[in-house]
Amino acid sequence: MSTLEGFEKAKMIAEMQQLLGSEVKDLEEGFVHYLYNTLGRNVNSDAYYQFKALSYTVRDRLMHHWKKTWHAYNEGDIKKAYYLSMEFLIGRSLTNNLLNLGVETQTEKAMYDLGLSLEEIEDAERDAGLGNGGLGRLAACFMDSCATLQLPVMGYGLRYEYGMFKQRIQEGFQIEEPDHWLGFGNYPWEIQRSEYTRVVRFGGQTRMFTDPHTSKLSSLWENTSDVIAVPFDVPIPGFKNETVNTLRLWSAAAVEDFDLTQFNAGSYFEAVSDKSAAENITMVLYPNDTSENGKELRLRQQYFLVSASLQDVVCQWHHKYNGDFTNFAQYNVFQLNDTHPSLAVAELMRILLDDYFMEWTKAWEIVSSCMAYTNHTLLPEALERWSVPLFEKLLPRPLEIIYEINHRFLKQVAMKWPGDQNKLRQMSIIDEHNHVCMAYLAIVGSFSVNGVAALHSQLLKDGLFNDFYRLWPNRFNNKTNGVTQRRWMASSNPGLRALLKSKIGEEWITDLSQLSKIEDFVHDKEFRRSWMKVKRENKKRLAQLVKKTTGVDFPEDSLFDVQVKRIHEYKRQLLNVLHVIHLYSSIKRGQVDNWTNRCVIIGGKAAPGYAMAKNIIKLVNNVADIVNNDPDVGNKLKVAFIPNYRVSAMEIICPGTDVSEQISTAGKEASGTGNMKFMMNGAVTIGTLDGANVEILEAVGEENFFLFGLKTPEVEEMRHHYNPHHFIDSDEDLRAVLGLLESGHFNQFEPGIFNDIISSIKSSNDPWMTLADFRSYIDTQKAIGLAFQDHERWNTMSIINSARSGVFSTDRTMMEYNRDIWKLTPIAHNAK
Ligand code: 26V
Repeated sequence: MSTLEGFEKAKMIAEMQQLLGSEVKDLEEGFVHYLYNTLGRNVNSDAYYQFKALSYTVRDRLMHHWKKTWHAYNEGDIKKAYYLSMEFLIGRSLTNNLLNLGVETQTEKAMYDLGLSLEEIEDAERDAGLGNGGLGRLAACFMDSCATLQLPVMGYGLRYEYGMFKQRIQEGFQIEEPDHWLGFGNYPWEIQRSEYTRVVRFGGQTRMFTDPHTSKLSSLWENTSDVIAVPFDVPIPGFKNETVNTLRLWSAAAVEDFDLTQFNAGSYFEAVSDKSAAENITMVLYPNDTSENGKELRLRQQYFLVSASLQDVVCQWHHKYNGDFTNFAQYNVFQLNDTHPSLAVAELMRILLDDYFMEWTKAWEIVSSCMAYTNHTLLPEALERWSVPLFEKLLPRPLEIIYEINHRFLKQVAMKWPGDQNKLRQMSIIDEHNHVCMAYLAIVGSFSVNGVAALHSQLLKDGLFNDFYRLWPNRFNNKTNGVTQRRWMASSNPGLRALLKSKIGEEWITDLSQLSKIEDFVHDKEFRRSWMKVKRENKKRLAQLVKKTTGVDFPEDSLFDVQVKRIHEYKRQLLNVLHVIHLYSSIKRGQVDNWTNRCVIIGGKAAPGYAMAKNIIKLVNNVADIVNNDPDVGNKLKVAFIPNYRVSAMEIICPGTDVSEQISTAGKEASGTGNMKFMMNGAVTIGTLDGANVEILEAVGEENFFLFGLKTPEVEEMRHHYNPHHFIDSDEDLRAVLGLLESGHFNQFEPGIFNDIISSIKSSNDPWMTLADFRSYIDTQKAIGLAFQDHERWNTMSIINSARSGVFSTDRTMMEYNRDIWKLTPIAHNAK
């Protein structure tokens, strides 16, 4: 380096330090300012107020860019996409926003200078638990990727007062407690925009009348009970790119605080209860992610979301283009996150027909070319159907429109399959039990229908939606899910981030395919050692979480075997428990040759009304209790049920995991996304050929994946003659496991409590066919144990899993949605 170059470099570093220094000072000042002046607290106040003050300080750095982004999207003719979702499982925001703003180091320093720990402050933030699981978290990852890709996408959702319930474990049972997360306010991560308030109508009747403008017969929806929708905007910053997108969450309020006529007439109670009926709409997230359809309040929630959001978009359009809707579909696209917002099809028709007096065919042309539907499940019990009488009572006008959509659609069916009455019956949006089938409404009204992993999309075409596929083959496509590496690697795994930085730089943060470069170091001794060390540190962190939440000690050199997800029979936590019991019984019988010490974590919430799932939690806890307290077992096996599994827990769990359990019955898990988080962080998967596991296996190769179990066609074939006793009779280990379970060994003072579980897996009607996969699962787990003993081999598998996870970034997923469905132009605005 020449003297001049050296001088230039030194100058640059000095300038940089100064810049950093001034940012540190600004952050400190901002923090102290908000703490004193806005929150009225001292620097030494509770970490919660420190978190609020720091968040205000951070938000200041977003506001200007947020405004600029908003204007860039609304000036000129720019196509926009709207992601309509009943769930956005955001988790915490502070850490993420610091990362995307690129000020983590400065903030850490600023807090350090004030004698505070950034980590403790970050830990004081409550999760925004506005979702159940996969579908809700996916929406949040999508928002992050769209902002990073500078795509003009806006999220629309509901601002639930109570998020996903908190799970406590008492004597092994799940206890649900309300999560009143808004009790402390979501400021400063939301801004109320009362100026964009909308009115949503419910109930009443429709009446035919002759429209004086057009002399045509039209329908009037009258005597409705109205509810106000108040929007709260949440900033979604892209990664270091000055884009800040918007997530708009609606909150329900009464039209007037009291109905004064009722109040004056002395009906105080009725007046106030009307108000609370209105506000009830956004009071609580429905916590069951598969069943319990048909609840009136849920239908109200769905219509409330859809109507407020569509009015929002259409009113802005109307205003900007003086009521000319010619190009509406060219500039607006709505992505429906499952069928939950599929009323959008009927509601956009209603707005165009009734509010803007458009002709049916013209309106239908617009609607059916700007709606796109994503399916997230094949389970029949999760497919939404609403009873017509309920629909009629709550939404008489949208129902009329659905009848007309169906009438015209069935004419098309009759043209395609002349004289085929069965087809008409099978495909009708109104089914034979007088229910509105929301999936069919969504398909009929959309130009795109996609599944969320290759296998899942194929199964939709072959099975569930086969008739529709034959009618409109071009509508169907696949968009394999992903996760955002910014939250799930860069911010939750700082050790890994530092190691990657030293080897391949930081481009992977916005281009995950770059991760493949670490394969160049797979034989590099020093790199391999560092990789192991990072995993070891992360396991330490996870062991601390386990200790803190369950009291169980996890030795860090054991194999950390993890299954965290919603508790559901199809996900087969039971198969995992059977394996644990098998290990325990092997230890008790002294069969411990070549033993690998193992720590098993299971975590997840059961829907409050799902008795079997709750019982599975109880079983895990009882087994854990026996295993952990048996002196014969010692460190050979530890079992912990992590309570209250949520986004912020997963941020600690996935970096510390060795084995990722993805063991659903083949053909049942649409995609899975936890599988991707684990893989990125260097865990090895034990999995069935289901959902996105198929693509994970394809990426890493069979030598880096532990595949087991029946394939989808084998499951379907065996279903006809499934006989669990055949497996029990021919498998000594299985008999030992069931023998222990049936003997009451795990429920000595609670007789009979696991009878339902036992009879379900022994039934020839077990839809999940758990016992059919027992042998294959046990053998594969054995192979895992042996592989783990070979530290070098395991390390290689770990590195390769992470190196080949590039395709599972939601950046890739969003690029595909954009390329095939949305066709938006990225907008890089000049924030100056
Ligand atoms: C259904 C219902 C029905 C009744 C009330 C509340 C409620 C809430 C959610 C749902 C649908 C759940 C579907 C779902 O979460 N699917 C998951 O989607 C993930 C993202 O695509 C995917 O990775 C998982 O495999 C899939 O199970």
